[in-house]
Amino acid sequence: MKEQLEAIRTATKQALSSCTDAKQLDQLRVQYLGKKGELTAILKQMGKLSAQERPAMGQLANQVRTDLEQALAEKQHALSERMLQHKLEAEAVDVTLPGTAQRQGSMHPLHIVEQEIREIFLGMGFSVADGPEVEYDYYNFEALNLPPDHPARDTQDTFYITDDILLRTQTSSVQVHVMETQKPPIRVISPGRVYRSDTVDATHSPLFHQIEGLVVDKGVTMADLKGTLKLLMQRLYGDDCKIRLRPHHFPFTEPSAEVDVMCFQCHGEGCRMCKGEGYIELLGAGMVHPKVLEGCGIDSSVYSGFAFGLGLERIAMRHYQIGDMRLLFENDTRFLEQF
Ligand code: 2NL
Repeated sequence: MKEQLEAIRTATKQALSSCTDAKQLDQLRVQYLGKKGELTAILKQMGKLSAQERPAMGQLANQVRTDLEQALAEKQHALSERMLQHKLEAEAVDVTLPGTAQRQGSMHPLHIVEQEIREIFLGMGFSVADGPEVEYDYYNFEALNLPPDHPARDTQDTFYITDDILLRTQTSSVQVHVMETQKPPIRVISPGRVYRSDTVDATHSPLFHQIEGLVVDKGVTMADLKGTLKLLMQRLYGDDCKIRLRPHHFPFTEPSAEVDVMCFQCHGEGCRMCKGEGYIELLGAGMVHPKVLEGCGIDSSVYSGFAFGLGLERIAMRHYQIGDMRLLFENDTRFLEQF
C-alpha cells in the first residue's frame, strides 16, 4: 500500500508538470483526489489493514493527499497567472500609435444654397411649407390656371402616374394647399424636388430643385415683389447687387415677369459669363392670378399676392462655377468633398 501511495504521488506530480490548462487540471483533480479517484480507492482499503499498520499508513495517506492538494493549488495559481498574462498581452493597447482618421462628410452644394435662401426668407418672416412630390393634376396644373387643354401644359414634359396623378413639375402645388387651408396673411416658401421628363445633359435633369415663394395679404403689390426679391439677391450676392424685371407670361400670374440679377462677375459691364448682357436671368415671378386666388377660396377683391419660383441648380452652378448639372446628381465624392 505504501508503494501504491508513493506511485500515486509521483504519477500525479508528473501529470501536473505537463498540464497546460484549467480543464486538464480539473480532470487530474477528479482522477486522483475525486470521490471515485485513485487516492480515495486506496483509502477505502484502510479497513483491511491491521491495527498496527493503520496509523502509519493513515498518516502517509494524509500526507500524500495534503501534498497533492497543495501541488494542485499551486498549479492552478500558476495557470491562472499565465492566462491573465496572455490576456493582458493580447489586449495590450499601444497608446503611442496614431489614431485612425475619421472621414468627414461635406454638405451638398444644392443643400448649402437651399439653406442660405431658406435662412434669408425666415429672416423676412416667411415660414416653410412642405408637400407631396406625387401630386394630383389639380394641384399641379388646374388650380394654377392651367386647364386640361392649355398649351403650356405639355403632357410630353410631365411624368404621369395615372390620368390625374403625377410627379409635381413645380412646388406651386404646395402653395395651393397652403392657400386652401390657411387664411391670409400668407408668407411661405416651398423648397423641394420637382420632376420634368427632360433628357439629361449639362443643363437639364429630369429631377431638379425649386424654391417657390408666395405672399398673400391685403394691398400686396408688385413693389412688394420687387423689394422682396431685391433683398434676397442682395443677401446672396452683396449689397450693390441690382435686379431688373422684364415682362413675361405665366398662366398663374398676372402681370408676370422674368427677374434678372446683375452679373456678379462683371457688375453689369457685360462679360462672357452673362454673354455680354450685364444681367443674368434667375427666376420667374408675378402677381398671383385672381382666378388662382378665387379657386383656393380667397376673395380677390380683398386680397392680392405675389409669387415667384427659382431653380436651385442654376443658382448653385453659378455660385460655385459648376459647368455641368450632372455633377450635382452623380454623387462622386471627389466632387462633393470640395464643398
Ligand atoms: C419659373 C416660374 C413661377 C410662380 C412660379 C406661383 C405659385 C402660386 C401662384 C402663382 Cl401658388 N404663382 N408660382 C409664379 C411665377 C413664376 O416660377 O420660371 N420658375 C423656375
